[in-house]
Amino acid sequence: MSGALAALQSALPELPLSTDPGDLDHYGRDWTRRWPPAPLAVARPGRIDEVQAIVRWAGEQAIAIVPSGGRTGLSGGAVAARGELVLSLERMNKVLAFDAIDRTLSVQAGITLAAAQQAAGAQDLYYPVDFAARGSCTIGGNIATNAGGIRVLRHGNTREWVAGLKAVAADGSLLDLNRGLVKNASGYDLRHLLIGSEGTLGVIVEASLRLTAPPPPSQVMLLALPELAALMPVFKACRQRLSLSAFEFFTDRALHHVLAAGAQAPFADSHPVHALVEFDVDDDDAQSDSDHDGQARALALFEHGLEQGWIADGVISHSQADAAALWRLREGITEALAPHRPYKNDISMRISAIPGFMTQIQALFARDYPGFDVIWFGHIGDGNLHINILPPERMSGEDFLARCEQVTGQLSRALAACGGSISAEHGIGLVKKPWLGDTRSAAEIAWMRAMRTALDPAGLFNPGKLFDP
Ligand code: 2HG
Ligand code: ZN
Repeated sequence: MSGALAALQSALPELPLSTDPGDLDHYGRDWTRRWPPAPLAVARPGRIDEVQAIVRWAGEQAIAIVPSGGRTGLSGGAVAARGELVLSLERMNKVLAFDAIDRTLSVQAGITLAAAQQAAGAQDLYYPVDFAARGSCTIGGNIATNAGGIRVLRHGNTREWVAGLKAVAADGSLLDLNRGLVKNASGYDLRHLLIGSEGTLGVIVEASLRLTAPPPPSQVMLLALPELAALMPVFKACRQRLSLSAFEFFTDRALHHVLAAGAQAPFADSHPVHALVEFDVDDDDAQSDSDHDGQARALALFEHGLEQGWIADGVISHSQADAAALWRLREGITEALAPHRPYKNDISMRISAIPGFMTQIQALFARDYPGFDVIWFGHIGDGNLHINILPPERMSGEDFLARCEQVTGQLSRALAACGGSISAEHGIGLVKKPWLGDTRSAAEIAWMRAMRTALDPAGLFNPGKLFDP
């Protein structure tokens, strides 16, 4: 162990501090698998005062810190490839308090999303942020990327659910931001500055999460559509006629990979596009009694879609097991694709811009990248498309990456033209850094840079991520 690490260990004798090659490999990477992990060491503090001591030590030693949650990220935000200290919050994973009047749950940052959801459920309440990585991603990581997921359509992003947070600043001081207040008109809301900051401004150590009433019973309908262009009319009809809690889509190529990974085929025939629609069974806001029956309205919508030619086939869940099997077709995509080492795009635009954008980009792929397996899926109701690209056979990894980055440049310019964003919910990290300037103006980037320099003058926190100094 180097002198610097030995000094840290003797200042904090109880701190698990590892330079074991297996640990460096495990804690130095996220789901991007692109940068070979090369951290200096991995520290796994158990208390806030230990985090503060580590940050002060890092400042004295000029050693960079990569704050680390569940490392399920897809943009390289938690990669440690340049001799940084990985500061893993995984041992700080407890529920600290619940307040029934405030309806808040205080948790340590290293708790998994699933454990926070369960703790909310144990109080007959609900934490609505949700997505497939729930079992391993952590609340701290969710906050650092302002995670979205499958219920944004109804409940918004993580940002809406953070009532307060504690973070360790670059000088080792502890910030206690917003303290669970609903109203707080006392200047800049620094809580929101930290949400989505990708570990560049401070180490998030605790959060107070807002909870809500559990959702009403729901049903899931999977619709097979004849073409991508049918998505918008189907979405519009679903939003008009149903009380939606999710509206997701995926193409036949996505389904192909999920089925190859062991899922059950939903239809006898193959269809180009699928929409997964989750809606309330009883709608309390309905105008008349007959309108209360969500299933009846879903079936009427289905008939209407068939007549219009927007819908080719459909299945509806009759039990929780049915619903889970349908969700698996959508939620299993990332894991099913992972062995093929996809290149990922996670883009955002106004929902109304989607049809034109899709037509333009589909034509681009057909014309310039004919051998690519392009897999479209995502959260249509949020204007968020995940475009995964799999390498054609016999193309080298380097060539593939260069071609995909060329695509990203084209996507990024098309997004700039329609006011979209190069990252909807995965973050910029290392992966999308070269294109930040298409999504944010020079003036915005100058503000971000000035804030980062003011708050972390020595560049301790996650250097090289998001943008360079
Ligand atoms: C999802 O919506 C996740 O399933 C992952 O955001 C998307 O793998 C992806 O590109
Ligand atoms: Zn997503």
